[in-house]
Amino acid sequence: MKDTKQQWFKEAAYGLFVHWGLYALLAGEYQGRRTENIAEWIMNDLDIPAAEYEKLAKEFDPKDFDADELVRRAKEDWGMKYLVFTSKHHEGFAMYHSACSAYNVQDASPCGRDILKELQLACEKYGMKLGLYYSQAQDWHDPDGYMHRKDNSGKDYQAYLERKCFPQLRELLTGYGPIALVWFDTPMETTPKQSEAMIKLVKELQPDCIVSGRIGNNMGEYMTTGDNFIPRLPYEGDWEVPATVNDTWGFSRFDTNWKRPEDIIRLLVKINGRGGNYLLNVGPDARGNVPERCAEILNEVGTYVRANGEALFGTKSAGVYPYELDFAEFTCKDHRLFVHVFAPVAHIDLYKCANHVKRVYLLETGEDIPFERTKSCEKDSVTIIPLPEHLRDRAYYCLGLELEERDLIFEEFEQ
Ligand code: JFZ
Repeated sequence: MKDTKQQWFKEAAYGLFVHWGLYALLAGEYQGRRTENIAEWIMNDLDIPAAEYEKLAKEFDPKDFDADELVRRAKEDWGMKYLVFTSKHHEGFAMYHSACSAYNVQDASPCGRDILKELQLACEKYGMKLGLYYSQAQDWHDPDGYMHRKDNSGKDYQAYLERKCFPQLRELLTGYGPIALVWFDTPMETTPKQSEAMIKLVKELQPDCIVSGRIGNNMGEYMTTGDNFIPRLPYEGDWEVPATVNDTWGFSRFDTNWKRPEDIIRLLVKINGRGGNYLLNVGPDARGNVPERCAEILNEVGTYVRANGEALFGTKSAGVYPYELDFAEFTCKDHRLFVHVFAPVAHIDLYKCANHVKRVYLLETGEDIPFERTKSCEKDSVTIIPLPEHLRDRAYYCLGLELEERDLIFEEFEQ
């Protein structure tokens, strides 16, 4: 079972992933050709030679990027507790001032700023945990870094690790304050020994820094699922779902397949209700702006998160409720069960919950809601909550149930 031993991670529930690099300039299209895959993969997928791709650096000048404003929104408007930034993605371009590779945002582009430093300062100001995405194995710029579905034979991966990966990790973990986690990714042919060396380096420099699931060789400190994949049963260890609001991580001007705010809220609750964290992505454009629709969606989700944080942060899995309810998800905390409702309904009937309910209330206002505890014809316990008129056509809201008992008690099925 995976255990980060970091309380902040166990309670974080919701974080912001930021995918940003030179791919934002292409926005899904190169020389009239569109990529069908996620936008940050365009160099690999459209076979853009490194010597061509690296010219993009000379165009990177994100005049609108405001680290302070991004972190403020993430913290105050969107209700997130940690931020993970792509310090170097597969393209190989460092989004910070790297001394061991000139291919970085401060030295190679007119931008001339250390983007990571700006984010670090903003995170410190707003009390936001800062994590770093670092593509350890794929590096499409270094001749010895791995590519995907390309010929990697003849590459000296170990030489690349020593020349670029290890020195950059050292820079990142010594120059930017406390780093909450390193989000390694796509280990490919990394050997257990090599993964171990990376972990050792991280822990030597920052013992409390967590290593993500994708370090490879099953050596991560928490489980990282695939994009939007949610374990069906409560998974006891620490885990995280990285996810997109549309269908790409890096900015694409063609992808407008935005999820609805209520879908995101439901995913968040589902993940939290099973004990995981939701790491939700934004891909700023080349000027440094978060796409407008994406920000609106996060604002709406944030309104729910801020009003119902008690039912999200630091909650426990409610276990498996005996009946699947199409319209609700559950979270719980000592002596309280939270019912997150996602459809207009007239009443909620909770069967097989044997707890003694003391009070039912609307979480966002504290308003008491009358209820009745009784037995069904089958002798199941049932708590019936007729909903007040003003809730009946609401798309989503959260109810709190105060329980006599500390934990949930469900009745078994019997004949
Ligand atoms: C990886 C990256 O290749 C991608 O560009 C992005 O950074 C994403 C967060 O991570 O993509 C993956 C890697 C693994 C899975 C899914 C997407 N997976 O295991 O399902």
